[in-house]
Amino acid sequence: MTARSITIERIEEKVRHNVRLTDEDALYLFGHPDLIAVGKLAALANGRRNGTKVFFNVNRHINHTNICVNRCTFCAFYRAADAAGAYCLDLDEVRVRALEAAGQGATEIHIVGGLHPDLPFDFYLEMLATVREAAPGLHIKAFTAVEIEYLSRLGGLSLRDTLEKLKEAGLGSLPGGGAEIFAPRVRQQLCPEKISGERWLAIMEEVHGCGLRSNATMLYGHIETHADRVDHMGRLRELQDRTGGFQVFIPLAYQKENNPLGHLKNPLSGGVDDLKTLAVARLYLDNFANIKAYWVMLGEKIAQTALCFGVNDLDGTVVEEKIGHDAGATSPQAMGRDDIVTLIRAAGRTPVERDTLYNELRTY
Ligand code: V47
Repeated sequence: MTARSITIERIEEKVRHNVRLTDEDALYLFGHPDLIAVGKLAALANGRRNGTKVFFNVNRHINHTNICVNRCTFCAFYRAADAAGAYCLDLDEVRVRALEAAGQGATEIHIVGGLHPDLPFDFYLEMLATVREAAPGLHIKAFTAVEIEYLSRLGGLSLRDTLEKLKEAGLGSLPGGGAEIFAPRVRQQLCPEKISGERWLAIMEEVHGCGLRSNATMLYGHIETHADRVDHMGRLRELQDRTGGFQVFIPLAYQKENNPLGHLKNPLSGGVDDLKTLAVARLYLDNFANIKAYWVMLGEKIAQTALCFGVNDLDGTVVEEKIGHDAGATSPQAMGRDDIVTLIRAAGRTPVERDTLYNELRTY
């Protein structure tokens, strides 16, 4: 089918018959002026897979350090070691947060941080062990693929051995950060010092190969084009076909305060683009069970509205978030379990508390 002959009706036929959408179909949907028409198809695809269920979890983020050797142009979180506001939590501070989380009924600790120039490899093993000891029941989802590469160099170990050691110390799964946009032209401007898109994918393949699940993200709404987004999702879809190890896709809406990229005016960004991006992800990523609206970056209102646009996951209670808020996110720091349940119910959906691996814990 040529790009010219694509219509929303033909795409609807494909969705109804479970025919995989092409890259051209996805591009067409991104360019389609009728958000509601695209959203309706995404809601159809989601409803068929997930019914009215919407997942959330009770979790707590720990960003152990903002000191980072990389200088990503979209990031407002990182600091040089000697800069004002630079911090690095010690293990006691990590322990306190893990204990608090357990006390609040959390099932997950989410740990990511900067690429610290001086911490030894053993610090990361000790941090995992500290959380495991303080809160044995909590699942530890930690370290982006970018951190994993850094740790393997730090420890002088192969990727596989690095992952095995982290697993032994308590690592349960990996978050999806660091993916940004895979296309080299964009990546060069966003994060020239970061591992390439190809390397991010190769690390995730290794992660899945050693029995760990992971998430996948896409940072959008800055200098990328629709074609870059489709290319990004296409590479994820291809890897997912081979490993099945991704649990969820999370588009991250770019926040523009306090970072060098923020002066650019992106004509794509806004609520319509947020909803369209989530809807296209649902339709194009037919091998991803879950599409997450991360309320921290989207705000609660767009995140809730996204539940009518193909989304079936809202992330969790979070409690202490720095990466988005340093960059100007106006959402609250935390949401209570009751707030999330109310938000999901008000959208006419069924709230389901899940664990990190998407086992259902409780339906509300
Ligand atoms: O990799 C950094 C992004 C990511 C900005 O896997 C920004 O469940 C928007 O990956 N505007 C880290 N985004 C966060 C992340 C994440 C969050 C929640 C859940 C999960 C999960 C993963 O945040 C970074 C980067 O892509 N980021 N700066 C910014 N200015």
